[in-house]
Amino acid sequence: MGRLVVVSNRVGPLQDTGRAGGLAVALVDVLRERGGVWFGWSGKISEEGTFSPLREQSSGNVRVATIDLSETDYNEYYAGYANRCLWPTMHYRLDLTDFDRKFDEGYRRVNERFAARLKPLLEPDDIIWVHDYHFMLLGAQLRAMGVENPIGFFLHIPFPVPEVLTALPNHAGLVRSLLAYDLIGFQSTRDASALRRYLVEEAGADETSDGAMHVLGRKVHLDAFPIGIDAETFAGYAVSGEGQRNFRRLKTLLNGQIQMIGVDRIDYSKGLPERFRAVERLFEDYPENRGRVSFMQVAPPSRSEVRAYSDIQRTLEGLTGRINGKFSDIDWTPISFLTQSLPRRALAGIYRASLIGLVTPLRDGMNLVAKEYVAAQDPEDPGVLVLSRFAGAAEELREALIVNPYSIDAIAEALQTGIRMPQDERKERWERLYGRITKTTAASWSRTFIERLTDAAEHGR
Ligand code: GDG
Repeated sequence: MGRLVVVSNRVGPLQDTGRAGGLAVALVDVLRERGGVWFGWSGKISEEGTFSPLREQSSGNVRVATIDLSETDYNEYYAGYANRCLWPTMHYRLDLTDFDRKFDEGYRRVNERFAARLKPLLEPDDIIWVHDYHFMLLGAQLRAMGVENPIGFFLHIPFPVPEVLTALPNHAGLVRSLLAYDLIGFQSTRDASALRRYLVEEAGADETSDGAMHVLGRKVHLDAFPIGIDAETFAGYAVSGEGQRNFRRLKTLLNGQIQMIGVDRIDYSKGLPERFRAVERLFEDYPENRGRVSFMQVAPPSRSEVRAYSDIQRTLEGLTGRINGKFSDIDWTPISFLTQSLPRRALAGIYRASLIGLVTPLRDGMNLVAKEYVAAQDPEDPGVLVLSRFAGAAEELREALIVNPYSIDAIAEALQTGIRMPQDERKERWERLYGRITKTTAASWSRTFIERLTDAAEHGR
């Protein structure tokens, strides 16, 4: 069995995965199983024009290797192309794009540099798995350098329909580079179909009988691999010491009142202003909830160097102030807005103490919070998940209350339905949801992808 080489913008941690997200845990497990290398950005900015040393750290059979970025690289590749061109386009926000050709050049340059620095680390039997929108060109660049190993790509964020993707100035080059991968993985069938449609409409592709595509002289395998979480581990967090402590803390404070919870990085894709307005609408349209129901949003800031991100935090602060000003009473505050990151075990306890989980992104590749909320519930008295139809998770989590996240009325109505839902129905829905999220674990997701990649590389390019 060949080693696994994972490439992603941010790497690790190898230890203390209790603080890390699901992805790190999933990858560490398979990396340990096969041995291998995890290659990416160190998170450090080096002086302009200097050659970044390879920073290396090993733990058993797993080696983490990273390089630094210069400030120009960081601005053009990361803050520029990845987060001002690709992220908004892939999330259907063409209004927030900034197609500066310097960004495009920076993206190409950094992808090339990562390919060149990765190549000497490779062994002939390695399987290479590239992650996410930061490295869409890497596979083609490795091929151009003569790398013959199986190379797979998984996109964690949505892949938009051709009508949207074609607004990206170099979409043809970007998609052509993707074709160098032996397997292209998506979060949902919706995303996989969007690439199929693009290949047929823009590149004259034919579908083969095994579901692969013949396009521009290549056979390309693509499919949906919905990412999973370790539901049982997460359920354990909710009843761990720290989980229970936070559960009790909140329950005491609530004193019989109902709690609704949202947890998201601050990002315009997460539908946060719409969600806050829907909470306001709930108190307007269903006044019996005033003084009885409150909403907590945990929202650690991210990418604040990009203007659209700092703007949204200000919008949310404004909305919180306005809604609280309008409805608060001496013993009740409708919205708490926390811009700090909480430990995962504490989060799990808070999910469990909340009758409603609000996951209403305008677009999301998957959305792991939806799965974590379900995992953390008390089986005897579970809460209700209100989930956007535009999250990849909605393809699987069909027993959630599925909403249109653009419709403030629809969200408010779903909240009211959730608040009033009888315990029997809550249990019935939750049991189905829990059944679905325990089918795939983080590690089984990785294994499935790697198996399919090995297969695809063997059965023709
Ligand atoms: C991308 C795609 C896809 C959040 N706040 C805190 C905290 N979190 C954790 C959550 C969850 C993770 O961060 C967020 O994952 P999501 O899936 O919800 O969203 P993105 O960050 O946008 O992730 C997404 C994902 O990749 C995986 O493929 O699902 O669609 O956009 O695990 O719990 N964790 C801690 N404190 C917080 O305050 N500890």
